[in-house]
Amino acid sequence: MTARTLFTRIIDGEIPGQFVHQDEHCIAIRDINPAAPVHLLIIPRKPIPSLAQLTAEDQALAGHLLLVVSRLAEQEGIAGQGYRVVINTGEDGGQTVPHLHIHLMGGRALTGHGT
Ligand code: D5M
Repeated sequence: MTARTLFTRIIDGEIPGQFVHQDEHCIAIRDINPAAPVHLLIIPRKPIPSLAQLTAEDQALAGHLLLVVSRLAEQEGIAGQGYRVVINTGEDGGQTVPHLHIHLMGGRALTGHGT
């Protein structure tokens, strides 16, 4: 059996999270260590380890996640000024939680390419 990830435990309510969105396919929470005034994590309920393990079966889910990112940027009031969307993938990508998640950051000018 695969170990349950931190994000699965937040999804299941075992660990608290500051939820800003929940639907059938994904949740969104505020990042515990925000790199910008708005820093959300959009997380599929399905525990896909990383973008590298995404399959054709996940095509609709991947599209749904991006739509949720766009809607949440509007909801957070950062759509007009712009924002950054990041998916850290694997060791060299700086991924620390092995459960696919999308970072949505905004509310200040973000320079460079990191988070
Ligand atoms: O991003 C993993 C992100 O998860 C990182 O920005 C911190 C955040 N994090 C870690 N623990 C929590 C809890 N408990 N709540 C909310 N956010 C959390 P990665 O792309 O894997 O480096």
